[in-house]
Amino acid sequence: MKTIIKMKREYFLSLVFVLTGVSTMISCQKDLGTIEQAASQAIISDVTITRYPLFIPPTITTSNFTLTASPGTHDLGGGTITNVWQYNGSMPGPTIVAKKGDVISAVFQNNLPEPSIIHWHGMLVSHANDGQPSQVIPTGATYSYNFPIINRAALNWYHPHPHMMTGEQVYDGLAGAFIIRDAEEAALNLPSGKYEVPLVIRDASIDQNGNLIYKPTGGGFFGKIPLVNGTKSPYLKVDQAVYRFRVLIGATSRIFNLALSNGAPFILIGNDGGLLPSSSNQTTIEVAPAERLDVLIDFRQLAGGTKVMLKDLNSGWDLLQFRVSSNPVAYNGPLTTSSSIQPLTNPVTTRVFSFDGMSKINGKVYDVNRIDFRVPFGRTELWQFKTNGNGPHPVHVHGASFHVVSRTGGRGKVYPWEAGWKDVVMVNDFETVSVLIRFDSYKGVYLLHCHKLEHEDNGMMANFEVY
Ligand SMILES: [Cu+2]
Repeated sequence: MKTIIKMKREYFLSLVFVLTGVSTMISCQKDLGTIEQAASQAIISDVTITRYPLFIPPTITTSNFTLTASPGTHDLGGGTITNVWQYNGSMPGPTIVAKKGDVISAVFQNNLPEPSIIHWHGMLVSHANDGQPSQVIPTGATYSYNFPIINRAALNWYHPHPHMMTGEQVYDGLAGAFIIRDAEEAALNLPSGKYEVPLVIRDASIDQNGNLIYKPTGGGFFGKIPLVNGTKSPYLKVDQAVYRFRVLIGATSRIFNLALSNGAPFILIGNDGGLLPSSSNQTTIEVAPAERLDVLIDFRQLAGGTKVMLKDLNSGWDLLQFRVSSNPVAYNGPLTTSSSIQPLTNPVTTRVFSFDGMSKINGKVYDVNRIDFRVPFGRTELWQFKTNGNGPHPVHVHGASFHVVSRTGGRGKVYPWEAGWKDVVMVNDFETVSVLIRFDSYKGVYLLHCHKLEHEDNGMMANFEVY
């Protein structure tokens, strides 16, 4: 322990000197002592922190399945048992893996003490299969879904959507990944099997008994610790190989700015709607609740024993530690990808949606029985999302994916991870984000809402009808 502290201390000192410059070195001597002491303490706690193996949820690979939501217990790591709500006894829920063209026949069994319904986030399905607040079922009831998979390959997900209860149900553990495969993706020969890992990243607060605490304010909920796949302080043993991580931000409110501790880039190949037009290397990626990322990380050049941390730069949290083992694995797949995506053009209508305060869209609180606007089937429209405050609002649309064409005000740009097809886009204060959208899958009633789940539960949601 002592040796480690000394080594780290020297490294820390050299870092401080580099940062502060030699001219300030002498005048800083006293402060430096204090900083150094604090740093040593931080290092001790870093060294002594116990990490637990990352939980990998079970997979469902059949197209006929039942998802039962019920209260249960979950091991956050190292035997810390917490009371949660789960799908099929798992938190996160099982990862569903299906192919484009499959017909899904699923039953939702609600064994929760309150109403619920499953929404298939990102999936293009009919109104009857969309799992909207109007379709909630009571305790003990079942709801049957039947839909073909018409989406391209992507990481989608499923979660409850009962009005005013979505935040708490998702927070309590009800969410799972839904991976779609197709021929375009299969031809790429991307990392698969144990080299393809879903990562559901979220925050939580835990009480003295190890149970989850959910005390949101209107502005949102911000937990005190991160969980990845429901594991506290997780680690993942990795080979000297290329890995594919399917990242879902499963938090109710928190924005994550992802980075690797060694400064290595993520090879960003996809997002909400599947493969991007072109891949790129990104050292930081900022993502909001419900956004997804498809990234490759190349561990082949790292020495056995190397530890690399997946970090959130916004909170300073360590999310997931990768422990590289001395096991080189050849990789024949690509390190860059591209996909031809037909752009949407010539919008026939422009609609402006103002995300007002923490509970309204265009001045209105959600009413399950009110249709706020009607959209013609098969016509491209330009939708503009704006807000004057209380952001970020991760805006989500059911029933179609969209292309982000511009962001004015605020951050003033569209990020590489916002290219291609999206179904959630982050709108920060004083930004206007314009998207092109076309509903060409189904007619019927769909939803536009903020995916900060506390805002959604407050009523920042609108019904619209595709006709
Ligand atoms: Cu919002």
